[in-house]
Amino acid sequence: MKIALTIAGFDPSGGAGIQADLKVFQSLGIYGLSVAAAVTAQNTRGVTDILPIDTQFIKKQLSVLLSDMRPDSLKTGMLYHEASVAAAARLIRKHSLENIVTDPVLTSSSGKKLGSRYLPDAMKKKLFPLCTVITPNIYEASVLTGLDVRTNASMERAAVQLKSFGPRCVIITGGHLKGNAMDLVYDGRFHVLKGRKLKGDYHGTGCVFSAAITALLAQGTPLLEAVRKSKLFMNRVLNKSVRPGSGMKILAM
Ligand code: PXL
Repeated sequence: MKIALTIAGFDPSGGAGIQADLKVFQSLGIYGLSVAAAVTAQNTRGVTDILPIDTQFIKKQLSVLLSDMRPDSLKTGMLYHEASVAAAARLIRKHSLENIVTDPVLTSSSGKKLGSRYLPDAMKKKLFPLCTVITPNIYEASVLTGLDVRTNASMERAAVQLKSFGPRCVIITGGHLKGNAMDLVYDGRFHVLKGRKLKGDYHGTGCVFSAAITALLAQGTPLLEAVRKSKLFMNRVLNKSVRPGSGMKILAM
C-alpha cells in the first residue's frame, strides 16, 4: 500500500488540516501519516485560537516516523513557524523524499492569520526549492509575491515569480476569484483548469485539493494528470458537501 504524509494543523471541526488530509488519503486508497505542526480551536464559523507545536517536537514526530516508514509523497499545510519550515525541509532532504506538495497556508477562510511574520520568506527560500508543486490561493500568492493577484494576467505574473523559487509546478487556485473559479497551472507552460463556482462558503478546499494531488502522486500518477484528476475530485466532493454546524460547508468524501 502506498503511503502519504501530511505535516499540518489539527482542525477539531474536521473540515481542514490533518483531518481533511487523512479523509482524502483514505478515500483515494492511500495510507495516511500525519504530523501535527499546530493545534487550532475552531468551529465551522472560524478559528479562535492557535497553539503552534514546538519545532523540536515536530522534528521528533517526523524523525521517529521516518525511521520506520518511507512516505511515497508528502504534503505540508499549516506549519506556522519559520523554524518548523526549516526543520521539515531538512528532513525532506535528509531522507531524499520525493513528491513534495506545499499548500502555503497563511490565513484561514475566515481571515485569521495562521502563520508567523517570517513564514512566507522561509517557505520561499527553504521549502519551495524542494517542491514538486505548490498550491497558493490568490491571497497567498499576493503575500508571497507582493503582487495584487486577482486577474488572469496577475495570476500569470505571480506564477512565473513563484516558480523561480524552484518548485517544478505552481498552481494558483482561483476559488476566491469573482465570477468563474479557474485555477492556473504553470510548469514552464500555462494550463487552465476551469471549474464552475458553487454557491456558499466552503472550509478546507485548499487542504482537500492539495491532499488529493499528494495522494495521486503517491500512486505514481504523472503530475499534470494528478492535478487534473484532483480538480475532478474537487467537483465531486464540493457537490457532496455537508453543513454540520451553523457556519461554512465542509467537503464530503
Ligand atoms: O484552510 C487553511 C487551513 C489549514 N489548516 C488548518 C486550518 C485552516 C483554516 O482554517 O484550520 C488546520
